[in-house]
Amino acid sequence: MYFTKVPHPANFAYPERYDPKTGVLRVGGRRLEATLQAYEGGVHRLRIEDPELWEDGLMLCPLTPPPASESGMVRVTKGFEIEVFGVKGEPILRSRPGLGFGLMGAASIFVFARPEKARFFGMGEKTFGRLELSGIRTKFWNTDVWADFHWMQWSSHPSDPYYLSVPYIVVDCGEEFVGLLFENACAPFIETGAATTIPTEHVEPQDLLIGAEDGLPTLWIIIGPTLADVTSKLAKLVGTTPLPPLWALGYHQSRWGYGGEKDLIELDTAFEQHRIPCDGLWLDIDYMEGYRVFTYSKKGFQKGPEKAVKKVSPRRVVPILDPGVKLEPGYPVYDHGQKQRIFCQNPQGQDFVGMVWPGRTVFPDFTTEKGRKWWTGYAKEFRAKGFAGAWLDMNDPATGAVDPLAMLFRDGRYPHRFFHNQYALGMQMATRDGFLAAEPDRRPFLLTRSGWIGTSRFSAVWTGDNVSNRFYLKGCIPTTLNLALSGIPFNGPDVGGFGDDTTEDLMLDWVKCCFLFPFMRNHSVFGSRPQEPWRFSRRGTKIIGHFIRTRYRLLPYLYNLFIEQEEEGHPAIRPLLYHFADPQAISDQFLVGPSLLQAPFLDGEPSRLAVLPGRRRWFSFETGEWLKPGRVRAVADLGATPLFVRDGSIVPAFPDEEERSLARVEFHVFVDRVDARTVYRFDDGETYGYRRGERSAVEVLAKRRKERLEVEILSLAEGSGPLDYSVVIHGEPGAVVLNGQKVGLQRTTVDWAGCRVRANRLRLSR
Ligand code: NBV
Repeated sequence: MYFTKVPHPANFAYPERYDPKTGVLRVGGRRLEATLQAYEGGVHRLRIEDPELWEDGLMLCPLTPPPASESGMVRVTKGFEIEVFGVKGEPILRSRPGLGFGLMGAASIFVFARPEKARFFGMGEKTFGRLELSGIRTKFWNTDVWADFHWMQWSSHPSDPYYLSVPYIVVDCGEEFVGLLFENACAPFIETGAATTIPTEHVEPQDLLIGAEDGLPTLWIIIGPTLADVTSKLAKLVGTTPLPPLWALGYHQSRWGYGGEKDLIELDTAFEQHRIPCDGLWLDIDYMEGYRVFTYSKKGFQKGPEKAVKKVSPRRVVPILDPGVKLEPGYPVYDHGQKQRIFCQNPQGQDFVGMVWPGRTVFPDFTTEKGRKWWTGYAKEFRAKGFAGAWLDMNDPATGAVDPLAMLFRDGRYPHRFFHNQYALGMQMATRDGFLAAEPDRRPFLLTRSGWIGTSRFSAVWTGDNVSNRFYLKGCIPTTLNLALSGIPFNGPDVGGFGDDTTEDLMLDWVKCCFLFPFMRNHSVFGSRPQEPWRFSRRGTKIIGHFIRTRYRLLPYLYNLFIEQEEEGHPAIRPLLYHFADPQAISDQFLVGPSLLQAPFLDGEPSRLAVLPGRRRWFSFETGEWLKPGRVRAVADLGATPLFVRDGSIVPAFPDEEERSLARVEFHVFVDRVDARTVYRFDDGETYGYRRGERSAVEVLAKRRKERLEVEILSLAEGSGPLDYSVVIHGEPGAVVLNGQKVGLQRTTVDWAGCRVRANRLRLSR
């Protein structure tokens, strides 16, 4: 498998004849059938079939398109050229003439002429260090990065391919956006006008190439007027992320080395002592007995894990699960799997053997119903021990130094390439089923390293093994943003860096950058400098604690963003481009929902420019002032970070970081010149009650009327009981009227970004 080379379009045969009425397409002497199906909202599916060449139905997790409709937005010409039209009816993307679809053996390719001034985003999990992805040639092949590349490579350069694959690209065509999702798991590739690696005089056309080595070519084309529109349609197509339990949005502490009850209790005590909230304590491979999956170390858990889990409650314990099963007759999990023929085969018809932590290892075949059910049974038992979540590692699948291509699927009938990228997805499906079987009314929480289209339905994602350095810190913003644009909204990096020793400066910058990321976990490799929040100077610990506490204060806001994500597919973390014109495609700033904007310091620089986009003013949480849109210079301050709130925002927050009931919030009102409206929703944060109507909703309006601010709060639904609220007004409000009554103000201060800013709390009589 070559990671960096993709087929050249010149090696493919192209359409000789096409009959649009019957869909019959002749390419390279073969008779293929093309179907173009339109769905509501500008979603289309173009599929090229040839039952002798490609089998249908090999996707583990089917997509969910909207209802079918008539649409003229995608057309295929007589010469089989694909033409994509924008919502205003103008052509925005089209095939390179004559090269609409190419065939080379079982490999397929679509060649699009690159629209002038086009910009590209998405591509799943990439580490190129920038948001905009022109000039990239990339494969989609889940990779165990540290095993497959050299340290010299991954320590401080982009490695590609990475752990998780989503062959999706969104093209910004100027006024319109087109999302292209290639639903094909056989080592797909995308090229966005990349240069040749060898200098030649010959200049290749800067085309957009999308193809795969094998497998049914299915191309989804999503058209919309904005990035937000296309992203939401993509998310609904691949599956939005089910609302996580509230605790999963908290802070998580992990380290390779935590392995038993003693570690859990020490962590619990230290978080308590330092008054730093932390909801998840993570157990890495040492909690197992000799790295045998679904066992636990007798030494580490002398009274069993159930007891240990109870001792640290209400914190949750999340153990790691590796898919590999130690090849060891007598080990019940192995014996059981072997007897039931659960493991992937090699070409000799034996169980395929890899070399991972336990030594010789065999791999459950998650691509079969039977294999998944088998794993589900164990996951169910595991959940019943009290573990609230599971951390799914090594599911790329990692086979150590053993070439995984000899790992076949479905009783050896399918070559590795058909399911390689879907292996982790199968593991996620099976684990989630196990958790639900044990606790049907608790929302499961899984975290995975690898994944594929559809992973969003089952698991959160962390971006694998990074390194404690500035390269990875800077890169984590575009990686997370492009994942979010590719339908993987619940993700985040190892905060502080996994490999190598972190430093205090780096750790602080990492925490200040990621304290509002969708997923926040501090994790590090064994033997590296410990990086729990209290492992730094007193000042450093205080700063880290402050930002973790601020995350907790803002959980009601984050939670509501996740509700919106489940329903509408908008990710919590967004590039500026999501809501504003952003000609530079800024990679070192981001939005959290529509209201918050961060411009963190990433490089140890003394000052930096921050772009405040749009036309409204922004409230600075460093100075407590309203700033005009445009560029502002921010000066580095160890204890603070540039954080801005958009005029016309209402941000729900907990009154203090210990609060866990979503029924008790403060509404922070940011109204300078623009009126604001929000609907705050809450439920029990843990069960599926919200799907049975146990959810409340409150509408909050804030209007500026000359010197007066009018605030209205209306209950819309009380399925989860009434709301206990207070209101904090930022800026100078003048007189305030709440629900028609003039109310008194009480001076207060608020500190979200490391600086106290003055605000006014409404005196509410109850
Ligand atoms: O289980 C050990 C590590 C884990 O800490 C890390 O987060 C994973 O990405 N795991 C990889 C296996 C070994 C990596 C060298």
